[in-house]
Amino acid sequence: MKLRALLLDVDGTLADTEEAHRRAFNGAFARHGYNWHWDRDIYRDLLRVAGGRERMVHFINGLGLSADRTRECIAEVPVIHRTKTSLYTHAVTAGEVQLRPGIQRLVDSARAAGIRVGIVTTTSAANVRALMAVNPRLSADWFDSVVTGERAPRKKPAPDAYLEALAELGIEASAAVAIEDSRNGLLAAAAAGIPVVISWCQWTAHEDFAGALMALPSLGDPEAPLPPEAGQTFPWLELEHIEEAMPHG
Ligand code: XBP
Ligand code: MG
Repeated sequence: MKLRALLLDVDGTLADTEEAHRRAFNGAFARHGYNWHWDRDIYRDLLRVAGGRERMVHFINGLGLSADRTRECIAEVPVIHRTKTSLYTHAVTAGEVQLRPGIQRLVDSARAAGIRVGIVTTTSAANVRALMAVNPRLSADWFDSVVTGERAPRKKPAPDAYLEALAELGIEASAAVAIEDSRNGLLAAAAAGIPVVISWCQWTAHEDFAGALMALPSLGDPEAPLPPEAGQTFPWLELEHIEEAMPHG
């Protein structure tokens, strides 16, 4: 099948962002007077819930607070999340988040080959804007579609964000490939009928990627080739490898 669109996840795929998100959550909790602290183990578990606000609500519901106190805390989630987003975007703007290997190279190759490129993410639009602002060759006009958490209220693993991107691009699911880092992302794209390449990150390496076209430790680059244990015949992923792996329908 001819590849007509590449749909890129953001957090964990475009860039390894979740440590910066985790720190921003903890900073927001402190600023709002909560003694909550999400260490790496807690956060890895909470990442099963996509969406920062949804993640906080899930955490609060698990605290065993009274019904009234639970309601009070949940009522404050939007304000806490606004503070978190501000702290996170400042961290991105300060250069704390780098693009992962292969992203810029694959986006450039896709553009040169006339393949549409979209962003499909659960994260907030402000976070994507901040990441694009510090990576000029990834600015919004490099993408034919940018679907963020605000445009798909039902977060991954629901397919909504991917269905929104396909509709905006006017592309059938079988002619697109999603690049994701997590099982939530794999399930979301698969539910939309889109084949998936997994580029797992430090937070998702343990997850089950059954059903993906392939699962890699990264997309690789000439400066950062894939390790032999990745078990691939290529040192870094190219568009031709994606097309070769797509179902031939
Ligand atoms: C990852 C997420 C997001 C981020 C936090 O999104 O689930 O919720 O963890 O960002 P994706 P927000 O992998 O789909 O890019 O706090 O803005 O939700
Ligand atoms: Mg992700």
